[in-house]
Order: sequence, then structure tokens, then C-alpha cells
Amino acid sequence: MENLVYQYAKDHELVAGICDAKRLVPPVDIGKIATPFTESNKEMRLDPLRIMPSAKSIIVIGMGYNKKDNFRHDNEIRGIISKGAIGLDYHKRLKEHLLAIGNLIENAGGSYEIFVDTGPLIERELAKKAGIGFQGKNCLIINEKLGSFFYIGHMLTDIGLKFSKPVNTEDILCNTCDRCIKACPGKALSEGYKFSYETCVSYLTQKKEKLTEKEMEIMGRSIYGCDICQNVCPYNKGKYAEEIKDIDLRFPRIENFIGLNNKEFKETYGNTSAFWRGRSILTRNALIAAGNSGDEKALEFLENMLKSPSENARYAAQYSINKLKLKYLPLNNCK
Ligand code: B12
Repeated sequence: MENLVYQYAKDHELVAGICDAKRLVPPVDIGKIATPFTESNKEMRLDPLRIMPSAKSIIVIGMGYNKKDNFRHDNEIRGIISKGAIGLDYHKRLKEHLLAIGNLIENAGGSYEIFVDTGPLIERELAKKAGIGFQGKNCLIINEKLGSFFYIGHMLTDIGLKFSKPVNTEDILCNTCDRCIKACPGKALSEGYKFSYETCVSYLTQKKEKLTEKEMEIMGRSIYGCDICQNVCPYNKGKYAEEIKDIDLRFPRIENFIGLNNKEFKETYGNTSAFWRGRSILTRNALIAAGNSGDEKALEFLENMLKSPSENARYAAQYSINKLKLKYLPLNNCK
């Protein structure tokens, strides 16, 4: 059975590993690490048997998404959509793979439950236990073949399978490299895996609550998600799943982006993993990105946005206008 799973993974350019369904033992007390978007019951996060009492094994798969950008700089004012949010939503793609593996399990008389991202279990702990990779200083799991740019999905099954060799939590193969820690704009990462989600750009682009000026500053040009701590990682060098052909999907022209109506927004982003966050928050982020671009050409469309019915949009546009005006204030005005 394991061989069928590994063969499926190989045929579809996935990585796979299998671990037992015993309670997870993370290297730190996760009760002390509060993060958004997660199940609050600690036991649900750690104990697979609370989710599927008959579970004997957990199949963990990883799907690479690193993308090569071959774009030249132009004069447009552009924002950034993180690599993982380009193309068909990874939740859907990984789910399809897990369902195909589920067919193999059913054929062998077993039953299963599948999860991608939104399940309660800590997926990075599962990935380490299933031997997929070690946890880098950027907190992400780094796999030999895919680097860190891969998404994780998992399946609980009542079939007893042969387990892979787990990755030792002490195996931190970053050694003295700290590029991700230094590159993080919000200083969200630090040695010893102390991750402050509050200043992680990825989190800020998803945060619904009103942003402070400092937070808007940290976001730079990001419209959704952030790749900085992965882009600088030597383990990702040269490991690409594909090349992005359409610059406007990866680096959207901000003026166009904020001009999309609901229908156009759905048509362009409806199938991506950024869509769930909604047009209002992503438009807010694009307006912030315009100010952070430092390009005064943005002032015209930003000033128009001060009339927007959306408070989020007006607030972000005002931040950006203030920022650009301050930058372009002629020196003789400062007398
Ligand atoms: C909430 C969440 C977020 C939040 C909070 C992230 C966080 N660090 O917790 C936000 C929105 C910020 C976020 C951002 C991103 N996320 Co996210 N996120 C999640 C989610 C849903 C839960 C994470 C979680 O449980 N956090 C809570 C605590 C327990 O985790 P933790 O703080 O990392 O704690 C660990 C470390 O501290 C570590 N640790 C502590 N001390 C020590 C000491 C040693 C020696 C070691 C080895 C480890 C260690 O152990 C703890 C347990 O693993 C998971 C999916 C899932 N269901 O698991 C995806 C997930 C972790 N995210 C993922 C991705 C891809 C991202 C982004 C790259 C997306 C993007 N492009 O913007 C960024 C990367 C940010 C980063 N550098 O971590 C992937 C990671 C894939 C991988 N290869 O590792 C996951 C698994 C989703 C998926 N299905 O693929 N994410």
C-alpha cells in the first residue's frame, strides 16, 4: 500500500511521507503560542485520535509552488501577490490529490479523512514526523527536493501503514544562516523559532482589523501573502515548479486592481487562494502598496479613492497620500 502512495506522489511531482497517529509532541508548549486562524482547543491541535478515533496512520503530502519570475522592471505602479496565491487554489489541488490517494485506501478496504491547511492538527509537526523535511529558521518545513515553497496536505486513515523515518527536531540544517531573519520586514522571525505573527507581512495582508501606520509601512508592496523569508533561503535556489508568464497576475497594476468590480475580481481571483480574504481587504492592501511604492504618479488615483464608500479604502488611501506627499514635499515648502 505504501508503495502505491509513494508511486502516486512520484507520478504527480509531490513529496510524501507517513507517520503514526499518536499524539503530536511539539518541541515547545503550543499553548503559549497564540496564532490566528487556528483551532483554539490545544488537544484538537495535537491529538489525531480526537479527529478520527480509528486512525492508525497519517499520510502527509507536499506540493511545490515555487515560481520563477522573469520580468523586467517597467514604469507601472505594481503590487505583489505571493507565489502560492497564483493559479488554482492549492487547497483544491491538494484535495484532489488526497482524494485520489483516498481511492487507493478505499480499494484496500480502509477509510480516511483529508485536510489541507484548515484542519486542526499542526501540519508542520506532521510533516516533520512523516520525514518530509526539517523546520527552517523561517519556521517553514524545508524539503530536500522542493525547498520550503510547498504546501502541505494530510490524510488520517484506519489502515496500518509502514511509517517513514521522522526528521529529528534537533536537525536544524540552517546552521549559521540567518538570511530569513534579517530579511523579514516586520522582524517577525528570530533565532529559536520565536515567531511574532503580529508583524509577519503575510498576516498583516490578511488582518481585517484597522492597521496602524507602522503595520502599513511593514507591508511594503504586498497585496496578499509574503515570500520574503523564502525568497532569500538558499535551500530554494533553483527549485522552481513553474515560470510565471503573466506579470499582471503576480505583480498587478495597482490602478487596475483597485478598479475591479466584484464580478471582475471574482473572474480574476475567484479560483485562487487569495479570494477568501475578499475584495475589500485586498483593495485596502493595494492602496497601501501604492503609497509604499514611493511613486507620486499614484497620487491621482489615490485621491479619487478618498471618495470611496469603503472606509478601509479611504483610510489606506489617506495613509498613502500622506506618505507620498511627505516624500515629494519640495524643500522650499519646509521654511
Ligand atoms: C496560522 C497559520 C499562519 C499564520 C501564523 C503562522 C505561524 N507561524 O504560526 C500566518 C498568517 C502568519 C501564516 C503565514 C504563512 N503561512 Co501559514 N499557516 C498557518 C496554519 C493554519 C497554522 C500554523 C500554526 O499552527 N501555528 C501555531 C504554532 C503551534 O506554530 P508555530 O508558531 O510555527 O510553532 C512551531 C515553532 O515555534 C516550532 N518550534 C518552536 N520552538 C522550536 C524549537 C525547535 C528546535 C524546532 C525545530 C521547532 C520549534 O514548533 C512549533 C510547532 O510546529 C498552518 C496550517 C496548519 N493547519 O498547520 C499554515 C502553514 C504553516 N502556512 C504555510 C505557509 C506556506 C505560509 C506562508 C508562506 C504563506 C505566505 N506566502 O504568505 C506564510 C509564512 C509565514 C512563516 N514564516 O511562518 C504552510 C507551511 C508549508 C511549509 N512548507 O512549511 C502551512 C502548513 C499551510 C499548508 N497547508 O501548507 N500562516
